[in-house]
Amino acid sequence: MADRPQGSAAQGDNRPTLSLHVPEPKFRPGDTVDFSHIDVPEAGNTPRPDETCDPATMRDMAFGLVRVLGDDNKAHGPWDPKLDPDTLRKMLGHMAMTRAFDERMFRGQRQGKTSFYMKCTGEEATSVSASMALAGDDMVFPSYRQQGILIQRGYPLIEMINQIYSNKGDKLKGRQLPIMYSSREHSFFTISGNLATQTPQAVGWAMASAMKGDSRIAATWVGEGSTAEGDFHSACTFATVYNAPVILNVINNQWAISSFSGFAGAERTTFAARALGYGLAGLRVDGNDALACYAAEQWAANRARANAGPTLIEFFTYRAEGHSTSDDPSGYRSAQERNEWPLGDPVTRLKDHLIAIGEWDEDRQEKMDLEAAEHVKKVTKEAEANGILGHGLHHPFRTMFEDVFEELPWHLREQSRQAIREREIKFPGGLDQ
Ligand SMILES: Cc1ncc(C[n+]2csc(CCOP(=O)(O)OP(=O)(O)O)c2C)c(N)n1
Ligand SMILES: [Mg+2]
Repeated sequence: MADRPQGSAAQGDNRPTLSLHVPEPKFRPGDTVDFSHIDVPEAGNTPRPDETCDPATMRDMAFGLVRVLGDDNKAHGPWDPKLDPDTLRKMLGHMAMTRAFDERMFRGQRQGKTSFYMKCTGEEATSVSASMALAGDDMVFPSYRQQGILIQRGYPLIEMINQIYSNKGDKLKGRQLPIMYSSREHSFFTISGNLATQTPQAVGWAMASAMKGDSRIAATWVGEGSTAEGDFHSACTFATVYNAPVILNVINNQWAISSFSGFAGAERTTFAARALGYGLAGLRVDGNDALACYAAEQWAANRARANAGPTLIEFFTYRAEGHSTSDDPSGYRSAQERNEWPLGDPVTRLKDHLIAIGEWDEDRQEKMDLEAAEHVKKVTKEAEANGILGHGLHHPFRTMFEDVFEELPWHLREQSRQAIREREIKFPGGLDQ
């Protein structure tokens, strides 16, 4: 090797040549999928440690899988949150609404009404159920796939659609990529496209809450691929050092666009096991089991509220659809994966549970799905009156220079004048300036 120090060749002659391991997903397009290597423990078999316990005593939790809903569709074991049927129906309703919303917005993108959308199909429980286990004023720092939180918190759908269409009703004035919402009133931190930045922010917010003597905790959601970012590890360090009242939710949906979870370390250990190196409490949870998701988030919230420390939760799930409307997963993964996924579908499993306990039926489900679809359709029409992509009904062009600096610096004032002049020449007396 050219960069080898002189004189070292003789010494190294008998040593074996080194090589690297480059991860490769098990299945590619056209392959027959067999997920039998995934260990799925029986529901109800995992113990529920005390919420204030020493993380060292719950090491095994990072390698197991908390599951409540069994093959018989009944709830089992110590993690059963024992929610009443009304609450379960509400949970199902939020998940059904999230799915209906995703369907409509995906179609809207295909119809050219927006430039971009991201579905969370198959992952609804990880946001809806987890969010239900928090208080409405706990601060959440989500990634771009937790629209279920806003729906659960009652954020108006029209505000979401206005943002997706970047129209004149968009409270963020078209300054964010579609789906990167923000709502102070709903304690929902502005979504950032820069992966994992929300994790140290959540920890910092939680530390500030404790420093101020407040009682609100913080929770963040981050994709498994994004845990490879340095920010995530800084977040874990600060969280453990200062015992911050925070929950770090890692959504392991197996894929990071076209990179499989192996590139973030999944071949070596679990994502929940990241907790161990930091001395954090770590839980690994069936992310398609809405009751397990609720129970785990509630456990971590109680722990944080009791000042007993932060928790890292891995939600083991599957991204059933493409990464975004800009993605075509048929180019890199087997189409069979979705149907072969051993943990099923979260909406179907919760529905089947409600039916199994005599609190629901297929007709009511059909009605719920239909009503959700109709409601989203109606609100979409209302939002469309505020404008869609390319119809010019966006915030005035000149406003893009506003709101960043209290007083616009001279160079931006100059740029703004020039840009507005160019626009007047291009569209004389035309588009809103
Ligand atoms: C710092 C940074 N690096 C790369 C990207 C490009 N990017 C956007 S989404 C994504 C995949 C993230 O995957 P994961 O964290 O698993 O979340 P998921 O999309 O599966 O929910 C990548 C690489 C980015 N937005 N920011
Ligand atoms: Mg992912």
